[in-house]
Amino acid sequence: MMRFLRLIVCFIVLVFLAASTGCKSPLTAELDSEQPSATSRIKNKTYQDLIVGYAQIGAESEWRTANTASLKETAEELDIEFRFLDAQQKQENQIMALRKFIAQKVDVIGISPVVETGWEPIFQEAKEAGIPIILVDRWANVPDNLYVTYLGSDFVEEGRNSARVMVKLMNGKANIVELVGTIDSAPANGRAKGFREIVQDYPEMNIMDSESGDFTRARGKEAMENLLKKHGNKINAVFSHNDDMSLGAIQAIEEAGLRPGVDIKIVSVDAARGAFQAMIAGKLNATIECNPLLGPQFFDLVLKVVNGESVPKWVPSIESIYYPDDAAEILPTRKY
Ligand code: GZL
Repeated sequence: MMRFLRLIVCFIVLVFLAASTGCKSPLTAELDSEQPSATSRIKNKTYQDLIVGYAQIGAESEWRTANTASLKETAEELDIEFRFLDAQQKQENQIMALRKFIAQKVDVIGISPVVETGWEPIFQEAKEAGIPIILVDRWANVPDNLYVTYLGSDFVEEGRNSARVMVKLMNGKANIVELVGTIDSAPANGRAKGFREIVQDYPEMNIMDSESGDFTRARGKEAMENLLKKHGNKINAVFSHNDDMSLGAIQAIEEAGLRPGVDIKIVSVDAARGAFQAMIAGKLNATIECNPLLGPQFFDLVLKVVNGESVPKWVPSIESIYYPDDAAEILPTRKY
């Protein structure tokens, strides 16, 4: 009898020791594999463990240059292996970049999609390879399960704010031409939509015409020249989807013998340094901020995603509106 009791006590002690020292008896190990503990889902990778691929649109504007600088500087500060590819504003180059990152088995892919459509197949390839995608700056029109989160602006609200500023500036009466960003891009679609949402309530705010300047200064100048040829002195206001195109439009307006900011009022988007300089010179009437300095937020999201932490589906940027009267005071504080 005593032997039997001793055996029972030894067995209980053994089970207790096995559980407390972490080594699993087959039973508990089996249970764990069926119900992974919370800690097994959360890895504890550090920034230095990461390999991040990034498919950037290009270098089309002051905004993009600042956006790229923010991403690269942050990666360097955090000592992250950052594989950065510039697609020269071509979707096929971004798709090739993503295929390269998938082959390299990077931990996370970041991308600023040059246009909203045409991404599902390559995003599906990344999903099947188990590589999460984070959309940065521009949104892509794909099913929610093909990207983890979108870090970027509310382009529709930027359009609404542009219109609110324009209505006030023109006292509700204007003949407007619109300089459109890259056709089918999320910022161009959103800004155009938001602007029209507000302007439609003002019958004397008339959008006469639109032309794309593809977010660049040179193409913005060409578009404005064409619009001036078509509509001449009837134009008294410009809504431009970004500051680079606005700077091109300013050149075209001056070459037509008119005063930008006076004869033709201009409301722009981005709040880049060039816009502040134009406002100080009295050639631009307002710029709606669109924050490109997304590096810190992006890599914070990358680490959370890699370590299995939950992140919101959309992380909006924080933005303001700037006017000529305090442009000189603010310009020295601007980072882009
Ligand atoms: C907006 C960004 C746009 C900027 C342009 O988030 O995608 O692209 O407004 C840039 O200046 O080219």
